[in-house]
Amino acid sequence: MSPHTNRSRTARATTGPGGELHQRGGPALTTNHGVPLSDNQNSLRAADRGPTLLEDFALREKIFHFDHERIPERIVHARGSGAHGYFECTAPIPRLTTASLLQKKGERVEVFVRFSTVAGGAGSVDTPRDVRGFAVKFYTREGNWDLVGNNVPVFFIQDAMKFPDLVHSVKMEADRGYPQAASAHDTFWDFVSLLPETMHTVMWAMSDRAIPRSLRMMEGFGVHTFRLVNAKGASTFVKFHWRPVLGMQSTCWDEAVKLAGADPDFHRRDLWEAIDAGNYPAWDLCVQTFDDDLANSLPYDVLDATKLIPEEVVPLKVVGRMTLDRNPDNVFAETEQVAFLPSNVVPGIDFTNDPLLQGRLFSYLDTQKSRLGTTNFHLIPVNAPKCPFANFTRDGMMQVAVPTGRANYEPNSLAAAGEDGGPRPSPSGFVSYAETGDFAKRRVRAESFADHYSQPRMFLRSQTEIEQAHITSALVFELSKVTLPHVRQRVLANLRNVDEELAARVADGVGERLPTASATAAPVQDLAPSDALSIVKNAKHTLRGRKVGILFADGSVAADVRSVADAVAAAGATPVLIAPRLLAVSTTPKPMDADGQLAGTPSVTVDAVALVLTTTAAEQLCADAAAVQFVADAFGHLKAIGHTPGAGPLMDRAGVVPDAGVVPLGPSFIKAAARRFYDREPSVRTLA
Ligand code: HDE
Repeated sequence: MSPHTNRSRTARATTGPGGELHQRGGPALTTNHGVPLSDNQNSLRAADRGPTLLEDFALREKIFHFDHERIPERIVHARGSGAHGYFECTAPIPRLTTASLLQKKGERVEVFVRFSTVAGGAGSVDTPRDVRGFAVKFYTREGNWDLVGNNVPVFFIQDAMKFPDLVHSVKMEADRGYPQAASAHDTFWDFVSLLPETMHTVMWAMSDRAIPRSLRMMEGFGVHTFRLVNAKGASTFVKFHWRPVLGMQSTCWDEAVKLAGADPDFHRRDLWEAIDAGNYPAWDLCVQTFDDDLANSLPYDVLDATKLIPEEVVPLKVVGRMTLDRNPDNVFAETEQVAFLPSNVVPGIDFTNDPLLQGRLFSYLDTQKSRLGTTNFHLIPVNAPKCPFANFTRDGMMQVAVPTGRANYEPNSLAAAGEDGGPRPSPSGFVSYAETGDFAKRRVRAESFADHYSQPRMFLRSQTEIEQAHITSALVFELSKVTLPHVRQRVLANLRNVDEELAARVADGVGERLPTASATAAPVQDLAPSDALSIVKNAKHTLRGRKVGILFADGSVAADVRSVADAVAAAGATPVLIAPRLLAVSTTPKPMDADGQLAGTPSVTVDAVALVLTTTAAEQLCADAAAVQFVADAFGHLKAIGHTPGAGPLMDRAGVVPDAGVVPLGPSFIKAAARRFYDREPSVRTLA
């Protein structure tokens, strides 16, 4: 039973000041020490209008606890959204690993997931251009496995030594305290321009991967190369990937910017509502497995976290599916207090010598002590294993376990005297992979980590033309916010090594002169492009899990509104009824209510729009900026627009030019709504 809900105490009705607010039927309100309180409205005073008394333990305890409600936010990934769910093994790999969760088809383990942005504080908006955290805690039968990854497969730096510098440079600048949650500022670009190893992840961060439409529609990656270890102690290298069942989808940059104002909680709300409605988001867990020979044959080092292995080189194999089916009960207790540790691995999964991963093995344990205040953070329910756990660590702040008996050391022979001797190491317990090799002590960066440009080039050249234009425009946007000319120059000098045309277009977009290319530490290679790296090439044309905004107004035919809503729902999407007034819109023959009022529900919050309007209503809405913007943005953000013939005046006013995505309502709209019309973009926006 929770210590905070004493359900055995019967509630009592009380009299006195504030008596009408007294609860009847629920549990009694008590102090933290269980004393029932009769008044939660008024503090104890010396007279009706006299001073408050120090004696008021109820007031002091309440304020004391409130004063200490906040704990330090995460230094990175402070803004996050969590969910509970389960992982089910669909294709076991017992020959590769002894990990209990991958032994049997149908084996299920509970999970807790936390998605996050990296740079912003806990209260920052959900849609900045940023890498997203994708951290999963699997509560397995043999302990917790934390796969603490991101939504891009590579990282900015190669060595843990640079992490504090990277994070300092991207967060708010030290003297002025801004910008919040944005990489578009001097210090970030200064740092990355001086460290060419950042270039690959910078390209991902400038791509549409960094502005996902939904947390449910992004991929996840373990980033590092890990090891799978089998019963014979043999190791196979592995990279972990999460593939969203709903497909990948991103917003347009202009849309992401507007969403930040329209709904700062856009991703958190989207995740919550989907789970709440029973539309459980799911991802396939895939592995790329390979051996030393394959690793040695690659033109880059698999221990270098700035590199990926294209799936055309090592294909992905699906091993299971994760489904998120329960929202947290309490954001603080679960999403805020969850402590992920890359060092949490289970028998059958092990580390490699990736120098970034090695640094993380220290950092996360260390950070939990400062965030959660105690070495006993593992006893917090969201962090505690769901399998039995026992050892001889004892005491410490906030110890809530009550170990019994005399044995608090090992070995001991208390069992011989008939006492409880406590737990013992078991032969099937975790064994570190017995790696051998050249371990002479050196403070160096391996020669094999020296090529910083071939993979950014591969990433760029794997994209469609429009995605390349988005990357170019993002670079122009970011560099335009950089005020130090020498930093802009150095970024351009580095970009020339990625791709000459890219550098020229960015320089032109900013109005900068193109500098000489910077020196490279290793020759830049033309690696084969990988189609799997493009979002557009892999787009799933589906309405499932999406939202369609249906704009109607006085005079609209209620049955028409309903029929669009029904068709949208039948396609697996959520219809959102939007009108200039929330309630009692004068539709015919009977008034209808909307889900959202027009000014507060802009089209950026939905994936496609339907305009169910009479000519008179459309003409009237031409005088309402919110309505005009609703349609103009849907068009500008490359969304499908379905419409009644009467909607014409509003579409004209909004500058809609008919194309394949502008269709009459009916089946053709449902089909069109399942995709974005990237072909439209050059006609609505000048991209760099
Ligand atoms: Fe993290 N990182 N990180 N990181 N990271 C943290 O741990 C750190 C890195 C990632 O939702 C912190 O509990 C170092 C790579 C996620 O709670 C901290 C290095 C990847 C989350 C920390 C890295 C990540 C964190 C802050 C370089 C992708 C949020 C609070 C050696 C594979 C987890 C905390 C959550 C959080 C340190 C690099 C992902 C400070 C030192 C690479 C998803 O310990």
